[in-house]
Amino acid sequence: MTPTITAFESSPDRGRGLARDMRVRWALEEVGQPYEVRLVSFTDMKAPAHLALNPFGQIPTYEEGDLAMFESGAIVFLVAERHEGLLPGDANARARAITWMFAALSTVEPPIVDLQIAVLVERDKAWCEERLPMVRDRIRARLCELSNRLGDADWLDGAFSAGDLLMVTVLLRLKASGLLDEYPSLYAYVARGEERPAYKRAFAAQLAVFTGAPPTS
Ligand code: GTB
Repeated sequence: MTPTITAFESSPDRGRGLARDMRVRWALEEVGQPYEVRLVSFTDMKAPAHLALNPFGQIPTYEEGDLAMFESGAIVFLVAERHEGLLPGDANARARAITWMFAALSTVEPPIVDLQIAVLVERDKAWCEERLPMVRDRIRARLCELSNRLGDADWLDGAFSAGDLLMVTVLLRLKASGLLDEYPSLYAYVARGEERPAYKRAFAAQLAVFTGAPPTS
């Protein structure tokens, strides 16, 4: 059965890969699972039909037969569990890849979201300028630790996994801030993710919503 995901009808980044449906699209592309997309407006997201799928009124959601889910990380995990290619077969390696999925979402992403809130929402507050350097330094601390662990490896733990997929999408949110440029190995890591054919197909499909260009797959 072909799953259906939801995505922004109108995204602030005009479909340039930052909204969280990108992770789900990328995972589905990596495993070769076709999918459909239902575009939702900001009004749709807060209406009862969408709230039944996601109580927080957000995208992405995932529907497949009787199953309805939300949370991009949980959806990527489901895709990775059901298909070959995103989680290793060896039990310990699989557990480590899942650890990286959680690390991306619960250790690395929060300070990055904090910066985006500071820049986009808190800009006009008197205390914002004073707070921003601390927010940036908290991100630097995480990037330094992550960069130390990655070393000169291509991926976080052996072959590319759902852990890398989520980590790359999280780090991509930093591109505009310039912070990623301070960590060349992480910059190259993100670029490796962006070079994957599945990433490119997912990116093109998200962008096509806004440009009207036909998707490449
Ligand atoms: N934890 C949830 C998950 O991972 O699925 C978070 C989902 C979430 O934050 N969804 C956002 C949303 O629906 C879209 S991705 N927001 C509407 C609302 O809360 O009312 C966040 C996002 C949106 C747009 C950009 N952008 O354009 O740059 C980047 C990130």
